[in-house]
Amino acid sequence: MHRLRVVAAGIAVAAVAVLASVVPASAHDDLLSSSPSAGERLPSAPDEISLRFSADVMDVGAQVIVTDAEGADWVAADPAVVADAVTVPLQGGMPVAGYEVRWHVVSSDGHPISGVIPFTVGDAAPLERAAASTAPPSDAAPASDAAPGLPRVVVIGAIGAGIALAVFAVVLLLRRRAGRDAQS
Ligand SMILES: [Cu+2]
Repeated sequence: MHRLRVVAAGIAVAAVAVLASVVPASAHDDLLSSSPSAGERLPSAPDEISLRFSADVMDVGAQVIVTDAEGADWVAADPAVVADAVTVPLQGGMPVAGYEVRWHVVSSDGHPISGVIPFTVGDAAPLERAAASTAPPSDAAPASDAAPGLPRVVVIGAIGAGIALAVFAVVLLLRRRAGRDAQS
């Protein structure tokens, strides 16, 4: 009876450890809204792109590019991160065409998150996703922004695995001791 309870407690602790290592992965910030919004058709070229997230994203590693069908980037400067908002100014003279905002920011929990927001200026066809999505936005900047998030993810996973392993070892030890006590 006692042994069973020890094993049950061990399993419970292990389950909590596993949960603790999984929960942060689903708690990263979401894009709540954007201007322009996904699929929006603007009468004229926008001056800037703004993104609003569910929490304050990190002030490092934010990347936003605005591409046309030729792959040109219309962003005029580095993105500005203020609390939960990320904005980038755009170059003037964007012609009537389909565009794509490709954003990549580091969530407040350290995880990199990204997305694509298609929009059109004037009476143009939306940008073809198939052709554009095969090429990662590597021409904008190196993927160095993934670095701040990665070690934390690894550390959190390692801690979870470590706790689970320690609990397993303790349970094994207790079971072996209980077995020895029963024999003597
Ligand atoms: Cu996350």
